[in-house]
Amino acid sequence: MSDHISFRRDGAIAIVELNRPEKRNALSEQLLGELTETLNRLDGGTRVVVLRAAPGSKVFSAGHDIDELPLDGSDPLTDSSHFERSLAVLRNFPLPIIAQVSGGVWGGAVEFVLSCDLVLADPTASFAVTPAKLGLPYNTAGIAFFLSRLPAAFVKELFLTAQALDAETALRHGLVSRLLPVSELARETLELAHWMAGLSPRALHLFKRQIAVLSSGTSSGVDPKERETIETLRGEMYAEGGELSQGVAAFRNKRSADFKPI
Ligand code: KGA
Repeated sequence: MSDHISFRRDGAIAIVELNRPEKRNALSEQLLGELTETLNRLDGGTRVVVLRAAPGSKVFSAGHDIDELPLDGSDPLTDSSHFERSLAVLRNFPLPIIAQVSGGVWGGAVEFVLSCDLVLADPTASFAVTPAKLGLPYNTAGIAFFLSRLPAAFVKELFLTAQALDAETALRHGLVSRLLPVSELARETLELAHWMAGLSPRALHLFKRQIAVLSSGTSSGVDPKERETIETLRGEMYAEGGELSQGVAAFRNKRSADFKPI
């Protein structure tokens, strides 16, 4: 049984819902574990997955569970972290995943949504990439993934302003595939999912793999010296008592962090 994920079927469509409203659907290890388990349990009759927040959620997801960010000097976003592994599950999932987005999408939840295949949203959706508010050194592979999906100028806007950008802006830059009225989002998402369920599952699986490999934003081409410098800078931020600790403390005290100049 899942505490933070709800699941139901509509014919060949699996509707999977983030359901942790008391923590604004923050992507905890437990929630992500339940999500992976739910996806892995889908039977052969499922053709398309719709991933959304449970009805009534004001926030799609508040992002990485801040209470689970390590403050002991270890890297918060390693490839083997629960968070990164869950993103990989979405990206490599053999069936198409449509994210149906209403409300705020925060921090790592933006990468989570981008890891789905299509993003359908309504005008209440907004997207804020906030690691600069938290003093959190985002991982280079994560930034490479953003750059593989979105124009660099928009990625800079997201990361360097940490402001919430509206659904219209997200549509213009390709983060959102379709922007629909609030009253029609759920129905149209389901209608699209049913349409896609009638297409060749083999073709969709193949295209998903081809698009992933051809647009793969990997950081493997980065000059080794530059990579080392980046990792040193990241390490300084997540070191005990560093920017990350300050950012998390500020979040807990419901205030802005007072980061020092470089
Ligand atoms: N992790 C853990 N708990 C969270 C959380 C998060 N990301 N976001 C919210 N909560 C908790 C919050 O502490 C509070 O708990 C409850 O959810 C309701 O939040 O009731 P408690 O025990 O005090 P709140 O703030 O009262 O709700 P709200 O007024 O409706 O505001 C919702 C938002 C989403 C605007 C607000 O909670 C918020 O700003 N959350 C943080 C958003 C964020 O910056 N996320 C980024 C996390 O980092 C991340 O994903 C990465 C990897 N990154 O940025 O690089």
